[in-house]
Amino acid sequence: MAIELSLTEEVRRALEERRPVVALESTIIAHGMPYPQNVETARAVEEIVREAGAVPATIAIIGGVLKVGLSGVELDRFGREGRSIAKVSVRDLPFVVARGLDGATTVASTMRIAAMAGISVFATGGIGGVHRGAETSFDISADMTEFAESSVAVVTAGAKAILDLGLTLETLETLGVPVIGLGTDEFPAFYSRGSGHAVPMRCNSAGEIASVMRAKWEMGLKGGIVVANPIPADAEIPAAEIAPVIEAAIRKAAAKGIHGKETTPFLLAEIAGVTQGRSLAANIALVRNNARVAAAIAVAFAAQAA
Ligand code: PSU
Ligand code: MN
Repeated sequence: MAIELSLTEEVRRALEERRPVVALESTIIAHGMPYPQNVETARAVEEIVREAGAVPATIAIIGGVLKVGLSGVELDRFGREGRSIAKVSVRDLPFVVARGLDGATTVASTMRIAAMAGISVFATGGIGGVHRGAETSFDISADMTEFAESSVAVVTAGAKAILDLGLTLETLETLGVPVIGLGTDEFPAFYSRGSGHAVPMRCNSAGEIASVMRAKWEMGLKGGIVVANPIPADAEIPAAEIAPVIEAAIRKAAAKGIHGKETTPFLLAEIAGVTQGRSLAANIALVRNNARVAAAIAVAFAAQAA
């Protein structure tokens, strides 16, 4: 059985002509946000990428087919069906494809499929990482190891504050993954611009990021790059304000025995409930901002190749 990627005509053409393309994930639609904000955001993000001169490619699995670029109808269905669609990380790909199922792709599986398609830039909200208490739970997102495998630059608002950001940075260092602060010296904490953790390197423009991508891949270093892009200041929730909410959500998850791939969606929904949607508004703002920056990086990267 030959597994093929199904690219939309728009994405196929853009890649063929070496024009800028930005990959987008579908777990954030199906599991990361409630309906209808998930669909509205997914559409807005595609529009932002287009306005910035790149082609959006939302990645998902439909009927066992690896899709690179979704139609409006498909995107809408993912939003409406939400958490009833399987959250698919790299380990789940073979099963979902073999069974002909639908799947929402995480950062890890989206990176892998983007790399298969030849897409070098991907915008998400926040990458997965090392969970608090991982020294006993072993809960480390497959997003981490994927950064050692797939050569894609991922624009992210740091990593979710539900994680242990220090251990997440240590893990990325071990895996040989550049973590670049875009216009910042601090690793952002998703809802907040700062975390108290320094980034190992900083760039101040899309062009500088594109040069690092080229340098990495031209010297034959395999794997991704974390582009840490802080949430816009006007949408930020200060760390001191969100910290107790996150801690309560983590305690609740532990008490309910939530584990594995349910953890991240549970915590995000819980935090959105407690903050009465303020965390959702922040999440939407940072995703839009990441899409804009990812498109600028894709444009700069394509221009440097020419
Ligand atoms: N960040 C968000 N919303 C999300 C996720 C991240 O703001 O829904 C998703 C991404 O798809 C990420 C996944 O890859 O959560 C990580 O899940 P886990 O920790 O189970 O690997
Ligand atoms: Mn996990």
